[in-house]
Amino acid sequence: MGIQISPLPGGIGAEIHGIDLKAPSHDDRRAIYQAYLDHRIIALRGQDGLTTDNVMDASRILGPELEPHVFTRYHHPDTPLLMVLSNRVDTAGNEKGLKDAGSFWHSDVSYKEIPAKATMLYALEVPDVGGNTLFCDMAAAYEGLPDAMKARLNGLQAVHNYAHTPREIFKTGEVTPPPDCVHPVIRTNPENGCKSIYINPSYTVRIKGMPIEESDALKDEIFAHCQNGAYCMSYGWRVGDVVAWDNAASMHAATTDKLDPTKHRTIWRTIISGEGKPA
Ligand SMILES: O=C(O)CCC(=O)C(=O)O
Ligand SMILES: [Fe+2]
Repeated sequence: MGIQISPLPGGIGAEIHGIDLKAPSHDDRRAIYQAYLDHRIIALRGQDGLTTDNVMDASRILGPELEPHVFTRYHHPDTPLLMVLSNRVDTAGNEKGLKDAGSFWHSDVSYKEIPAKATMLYALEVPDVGGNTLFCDMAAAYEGLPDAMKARLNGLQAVHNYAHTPREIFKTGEVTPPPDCVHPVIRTNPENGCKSIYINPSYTVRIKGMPIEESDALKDEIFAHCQNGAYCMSYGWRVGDVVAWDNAASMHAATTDKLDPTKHRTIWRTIISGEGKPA
């Protein structure tokens, strides 16, 4: 049958057909990586019954190193390299996973010196309605900018901090945000030269060296452009879906803050480590 690639909703990202992630061949792995480079957001449906090892192996198609999430209590019991996202609680009332991993627009781990390269999710159970993940293709959003704005943004740097969006975990001291870090506002993928916007509403505190009012206005203008609809899609999950994205060239938002608590959603998640300071 061979490998086929088709667009995801709205023409954002790509679905890859014809690969079984229980035993991907060398060619399958190359095709997945190429689709990831070309489309930034990729999905492989119908991957039922993957083991934790299968999901970690598939994650390593995107980069050699996986890293544990800072929330140690949501690590999978078998390995810290898998995190469990779930709104289930056990009979003793203990959470079985992180209920909401980010119902706000963000790029994973942009608040670290070396941010996550990619993230992969594998759906074990999904609600019949709700629980979608929203994605924005930040390379397409960059391409859609007027030339004058592209010229304005190239060369700018931005300050990122995990605690820019206030959260309970910072109040309780469960997680201490790392110090501010600085990344380029426009990143260039060294593998294909593709440029993308690399600021996000959740973690980008300000544009470096700019008065705060001007920085806020510029961020608002860019985020409004990114979210105008042309570059975004809403991904509806099915059991057995594997979805992965390039954090350098996309943003995403969970919608689990709105999920009906009687509907269950359980997902395994890996983070593929970055390979150096963003450029
Ligand atoms: O649960 C989701 O829909 C996405 C959660 C998220 O932001 C992540 O896994 O990085
Ligand atoms: Fe995320």
